[in-house]
Amino acid sequence: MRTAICDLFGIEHPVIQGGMAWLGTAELVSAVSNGGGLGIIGAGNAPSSWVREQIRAARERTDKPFGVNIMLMSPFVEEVIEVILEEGVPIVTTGGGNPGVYISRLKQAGIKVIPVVSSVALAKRLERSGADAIVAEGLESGGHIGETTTMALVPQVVDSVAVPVVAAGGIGDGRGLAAALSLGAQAVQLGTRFVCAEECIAHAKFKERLLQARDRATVVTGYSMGHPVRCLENKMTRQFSAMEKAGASVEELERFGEGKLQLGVLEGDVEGGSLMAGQIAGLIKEVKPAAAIIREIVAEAEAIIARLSYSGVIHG
Ligand code: TUI
Repeated sequence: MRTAICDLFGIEHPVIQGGMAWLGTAELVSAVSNGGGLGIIGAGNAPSSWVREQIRAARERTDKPFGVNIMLMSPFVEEVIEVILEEGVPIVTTGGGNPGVYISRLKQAGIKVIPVVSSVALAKRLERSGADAIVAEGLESGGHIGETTTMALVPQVVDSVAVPVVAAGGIGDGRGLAAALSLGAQAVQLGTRFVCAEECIAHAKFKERLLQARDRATVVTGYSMGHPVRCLENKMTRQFSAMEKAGASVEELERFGEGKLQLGVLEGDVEGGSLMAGQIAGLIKEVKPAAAIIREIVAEAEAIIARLSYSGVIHG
């Protein structure tokens, strides 16, 4: 399946892998890009040396394009940008903040910049700053989230900017891709679905939790600190919520949260760690190769679109 955004990125299918901290590694990124999608290295809070290693390892595994996600709350943003420039990465996505001040430097180097946003206001501002496309991410997503659902946000962003829009949040199969295209998006970004890719280095116990998850498996913590984060509910989220209810300070909550993501998703402490995941977790029933995930999503979306067209639902 091709849309105009495929030419912008140099990819075959309009499927982008979300830039997940710790999990967007060379293994997953190269598997997604080799499968015709766009793999994204998740810089997260990692130092630039780690990002450079992942870029070089991904290059050894694929000659297809891939990108890097810059997490704007990271203390290493400046040095990660230097590495991206030095290594000649062609595509950058950003998350967790406003990338406005960095866009011109990246664009001058010929890099395509695609901010992830959760509001129309920021989408418009970043288009004016030179963004090449916008990822509109709804509150169904895992990790750091905004306040609007994908269903409501995507068409409003589509109507507010001229650049291509990518839909993210709550998308896990071909039905989600077909729906996103109906809302005016040109591609989808998936995080949670790709955690259950064979090539994702997430701990087997985290993948198992995702396979067992049901529709209400996730909760949002961090509202009290103005930093809402969606995770699978477990002992960690219950403790975090209890601390918030008891009036813990932002500093106390930050200290409690430190290192918890790595503990959960890499080390497999599925009760004590943070298992960031989106509401689509309940839809995932199988671990399979990233290329198969992409192939199935695209085939399913194509079949849906053909069926709707044929039955006259769309064309009346
Ligand atoms: O960024 C995400 N999702 C994330 S970031 C993240 S970070 C992390 N946390 C703990 C440990 C390790 C890593 C986890 N999940 N999604 C993209 C996204 N960005 N959604 C919403 C935003 C956003 C939020 C505020 C974009 C801009 C923004 O700007 C505020 C402003 O300054 O206007």
